[in-house]
Amino acid sequence: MVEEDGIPCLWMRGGTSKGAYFLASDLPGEVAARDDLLLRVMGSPDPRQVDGIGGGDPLMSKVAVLGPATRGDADVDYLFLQVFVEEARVSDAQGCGNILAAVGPAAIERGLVAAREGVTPVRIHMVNTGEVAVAEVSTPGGRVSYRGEAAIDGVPGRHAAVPLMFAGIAGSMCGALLPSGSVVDRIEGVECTLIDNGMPCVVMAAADFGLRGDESRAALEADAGLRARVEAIRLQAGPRMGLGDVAASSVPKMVLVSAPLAGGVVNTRSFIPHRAHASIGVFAAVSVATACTLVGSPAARVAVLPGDGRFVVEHPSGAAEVLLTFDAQGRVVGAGSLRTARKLFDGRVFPVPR
Ligand code: NQM
Repeated sequence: MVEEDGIPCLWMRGGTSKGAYFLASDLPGEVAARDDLLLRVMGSPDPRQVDGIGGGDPLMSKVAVLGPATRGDADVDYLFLQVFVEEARVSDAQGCGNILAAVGPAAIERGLVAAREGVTPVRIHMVNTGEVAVAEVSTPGGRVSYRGEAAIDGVPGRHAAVPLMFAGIAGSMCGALLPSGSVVDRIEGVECTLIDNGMPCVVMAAADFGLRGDESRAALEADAGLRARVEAIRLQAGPRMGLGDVAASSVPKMVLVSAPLAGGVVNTRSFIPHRAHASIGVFAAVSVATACTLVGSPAARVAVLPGDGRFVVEHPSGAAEVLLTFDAQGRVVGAGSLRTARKLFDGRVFPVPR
């Protein structure tokens, strides 16, 4: 690979995030060299990422690395990498359900998966956490189509639906749904649910921070006292969740919950973990929805539970619907989410020269 010739790259919107999708075979195999390259692709570290293709926001500084499946029950391998915006750091310590939404289309576009007529199910091995997700990609005439009638809050317009289905995601990074063994832990005087149903999250009542829960992303980010309190809790939650020292990690995510404002199940504001999310992550929404079902948790106290398993999780730009399925004991065993995705650009990316 000669960097000066550019590196084949698909720039895609997945759900409410944007990222660069690469074939593993187009990137250096060695992790340090790969990460160094990705920082220069995105233009990090720089708050505006002005010399790279990153969007100056963690939600637009994401990478998917795709390759042939390394397990028999999957069609494609997907490694998610978060490229930090303001630090020279790349992390594989979390997955990403929004970027996941464009993995099926990208895998077909790049010839890793053969399209069927109509709809193509793509079984995606999520390398970060080890589970397999199934995405359904619209493929009329055996080609990926991004046209459709599905709308998701946080994205203008209507696009082809990409239903995502997950099973066995409890304890994806922490080893257990409730890694501390409790529904409620008290940290810095705040009741927290430490939970991992696809994404390690700390779920707390917005009211315990003196918030209504409907504050804007900008207002939350401008509140230095709030951010410091949330970070102090996060640093203590990390070891309790089996994640070790999380000072330099993008997990756990910190989610403030309040009563629903628009007919949903729960209202949320998330820190991912330092910037406030413009909406909510897919797996974070699954984890929060699951927390709502745990009697005695801060989320359960404010939640209005649905009768049909459709958990509408409200967030700063609307709501995300998560479908949960339960076993006979009432434990969550499966989850689903409907996303959309779009190919924005297919070409070669030119990293900042070393
Ligand atoms: O939780 C942002 C996003 C995400 C993660 C983040 C996500 C998920 O919205 O599955 O999608 O939490 O860093 O892209």
